[in-house]
Amino acid sequence: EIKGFIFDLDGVIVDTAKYHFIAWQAVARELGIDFTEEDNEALKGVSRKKAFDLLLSFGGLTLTEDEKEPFLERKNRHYLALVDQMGTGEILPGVLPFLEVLQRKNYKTALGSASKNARRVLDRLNLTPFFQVIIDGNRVKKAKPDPEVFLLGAGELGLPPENCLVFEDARAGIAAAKAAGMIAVGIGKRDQLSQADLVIPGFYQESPEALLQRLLRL
Ligand code: G16
Ligand code: MG
Repeated sequence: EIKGFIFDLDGVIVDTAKYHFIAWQAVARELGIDFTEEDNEALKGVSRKKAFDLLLSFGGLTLTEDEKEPFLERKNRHYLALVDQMGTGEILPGVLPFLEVLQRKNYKTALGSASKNARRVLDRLNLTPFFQVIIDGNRVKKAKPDPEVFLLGAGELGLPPENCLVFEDARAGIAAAKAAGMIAVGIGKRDQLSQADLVIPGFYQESPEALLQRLLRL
């Protein structure tokens, strides 16, 4: 029986991936690395440090930890400047009505994100009050596909994993949810998220009540 819903942030609630991409592209340009939107797929859902290591590997470059630091800092400053321009209009279609239904029906909700800026983004979108528990990149030691982020979320909701359903757009996130023993719903395309129990293109396809009923049958 599903009693709690755990949401990934980027790609599920809001498309911040495009801002991460713009900020990483600026870093890539500084370093003379050719970095396309397709390369960016690999950076989704992984931590800032790990994403930078991937970017460096695309350019065949190696830097010491000390040398990486200023780039990571600049990337984050650039990303935050973009995020701080964001409005509630950037919440992905159907997400707000679905959160409202969950709240009205007293379901438990948590955020499970790799981002250290998750709270800032939620605040910016006025969505913080919809989550009882927020697990972000400051709290987890092991990145997705490790289940830590979702297990922490379930624990703080006071629910066993089998009573939780996770929404994820990244393959590593679906893997993390399954490793946690939870129901995993992919947001996006089926071929990318084959490990998921169900894949939906987004929250906008049906009424929030109909979607909830469909999920409760999983
Ligand atoms: C998000 C993004 C990743 C990003 C990571 C860390 O994770 O998908 O691309 O690298 O957060 O973000 P930050 O630099 O803000 O700490 P999620 O789990 O919300 O999809
Ligand atoms: Mg994501």
